[in-house]
Amino acid sequence: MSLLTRRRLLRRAALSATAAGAARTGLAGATAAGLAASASALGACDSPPERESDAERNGTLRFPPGFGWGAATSAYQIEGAAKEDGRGESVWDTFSRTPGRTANGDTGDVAADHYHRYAQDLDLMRELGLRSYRFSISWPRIQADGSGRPNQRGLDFYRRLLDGLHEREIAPMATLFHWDLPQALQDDGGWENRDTAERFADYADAVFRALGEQVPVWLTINEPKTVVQNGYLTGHHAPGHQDEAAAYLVAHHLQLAHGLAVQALRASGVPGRIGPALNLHPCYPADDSTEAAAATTLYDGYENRLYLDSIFKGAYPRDVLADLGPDSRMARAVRDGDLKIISSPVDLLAVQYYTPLYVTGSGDTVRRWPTSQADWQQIYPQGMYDILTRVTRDYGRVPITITENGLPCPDAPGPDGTVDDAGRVTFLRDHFTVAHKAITDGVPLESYHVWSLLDNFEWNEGYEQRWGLIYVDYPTQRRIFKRSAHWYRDVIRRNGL
Ligand code: GCO
Repeated sequence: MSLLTRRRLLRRAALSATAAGAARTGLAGATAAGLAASASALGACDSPPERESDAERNGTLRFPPGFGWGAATSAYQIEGAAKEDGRGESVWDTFSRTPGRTANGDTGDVAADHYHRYAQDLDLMRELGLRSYRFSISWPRIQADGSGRPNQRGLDFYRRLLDGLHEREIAPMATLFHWDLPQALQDDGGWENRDTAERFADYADAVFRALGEQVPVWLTINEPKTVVQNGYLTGHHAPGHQDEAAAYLVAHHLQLAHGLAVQALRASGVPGRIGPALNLHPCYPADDSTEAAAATTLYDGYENRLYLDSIFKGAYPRDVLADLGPDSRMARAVRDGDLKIISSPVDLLAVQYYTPLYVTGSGDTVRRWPTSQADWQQIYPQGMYDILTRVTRDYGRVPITITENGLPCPDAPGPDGTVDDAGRVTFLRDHFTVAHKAITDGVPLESYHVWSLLDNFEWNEGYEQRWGLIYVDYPTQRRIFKRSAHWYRDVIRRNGL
């Protein structure tokens, strides 16, 4: 393992150890520059004075006709009903029920109770005016143990949801895997086991055949990189391992699973479009040194090219493979023909953008911009523009959808019962503005999904971080439109700012 890789590993482990405190204070681990940034960061959610952009005042930023304004969720984060209708256990059930793994010991057992309240949630989506809704299908609801005949009751839930979306003229976008791997497959090695990729293709095939008529767009694997980094490097996500060799083996098998699912869709004859959902991080050198430039290039390899080159160029980036070494478990696992499967042509690329990264010559990262309540998120809208234009430049004009972008704020109802998240309005406005510029500059961006529709279970942060446009009062499960939801409804109505 190279020095740089080892540093990355250590730094990430240290970061995860301070994650809980950092999330609460927004200050942990901050450098001198970071401290200043974080201090203003606390203001990012703190109702900054409402400011209307020139564009908004003049009504000038119109998006292309039919632009897919949307919102996103994922199964484990909102559904609850963990033991109902034949659902099996997933790695997130195991992980969140293990003491010390999540803030306050929170689990997704109930979450936003969407499994029971989906009809009400569909009405809220209509009220919001959504044109597109991105959600995920829970693998353990469809196959409790990760293989075999699909569970009809699980499929029926998604059929009811899809019917409800179509009735309300909201286009569905379904993610096949958003991290809730059936525990039974984890017990057999999980994503370290090549067979899990084959199991995923079988599951995908069953879902295509059952729901294919109702789903125009499929996403395969949500953020493979997060499973690699958080699940296997830092271990602060399920399955909670800290094993670098396993991590990149997992990276390969997740991508193999993606490619096999693309092939399964084509083979099924089901007409939908399909693509990967990647969280991309623009990487910038922290200073002008040649060392920082070199470290940034390698960082970009691990953060972006490891997942883009394979799918769009049919090869893993050489610098990353060299850094991992010729005997890495990943290098040894790649079989002839795998990259051909992984690079099966896709119809679109889903981009999830949250933060830039600034890399020093020694391979550390530093903060340059205010963070949100999530200490890993620096607020830098220009980074979205940079990554969108870069993808189009380097990988061709594949249609792009933004499937996640948003921030957590410590939202709470005021005395009058309303939730004033003015900071989220500012954040979204700034990101919509750069998205519009990217379209103007030639990026084939067709839709934009805010993360998230509802407050929900934020993985190891439990319910402490609220990312929704809609507030969820967990004890009563009451939903309240935040100020950002009212604002977003107007954006959608006007098709722009
Ligand atoms: C992600 C996830 C979401 C998170 C969101 C905020 O893909 O990272 O899809 O589940 O909740 O990103 O951290």
